[in-house]
Amino acid sequence: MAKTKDGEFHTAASLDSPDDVDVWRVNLHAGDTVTISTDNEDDFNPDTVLALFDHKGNILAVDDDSGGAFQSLITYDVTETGNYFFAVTSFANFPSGGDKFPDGPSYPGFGGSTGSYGLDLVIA
Ligand SMILES: [Ca+2]
Ligand SMILES: [Ca+2]
Repeated sequence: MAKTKDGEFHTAASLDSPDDVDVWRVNLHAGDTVTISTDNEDDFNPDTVLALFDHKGNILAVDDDSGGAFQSLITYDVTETGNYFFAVTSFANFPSGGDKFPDGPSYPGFGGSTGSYGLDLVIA
C-alpha cells in the first residue's frame, strides 16, 4: 500500500472474479483507531464487503455498505498490539468465521460483482 501521509495509506485493487478475496496484513498498536474503507470509482460496482480479522483469523468486524452507496467502512479500536488482516470481497460473500488461520478465513458465500476499487487505511 502506498503511504499518502502519516498514518494514511491508499491502494487500488480489483475483484477479478465474483468469488475473489483480497487479503492484506497490517501491524497495529494498542490504542490505535484504524479506519478501513473501500472507495469505488463507480459507487455501486463492485459491491464490496470488508472484514477485519485478528492474527488467528477471528472475525472482529464485517461491513457491507457503511461507506456510502455499496462501499464498505470499518472503524476499529485496537486493544492488542499485533498483526491484523482485512479482506475485501463482493456481496454476498461473507466470512463464515468457521476456519481460523492458517487455513481460514473461509468464505463459503457467493460474490456477485467484479471490478476495481480503491482501498483507504487510516491509523490514528
Ligand atoms: Ca483481487
Ligand atoms: Ca457493499
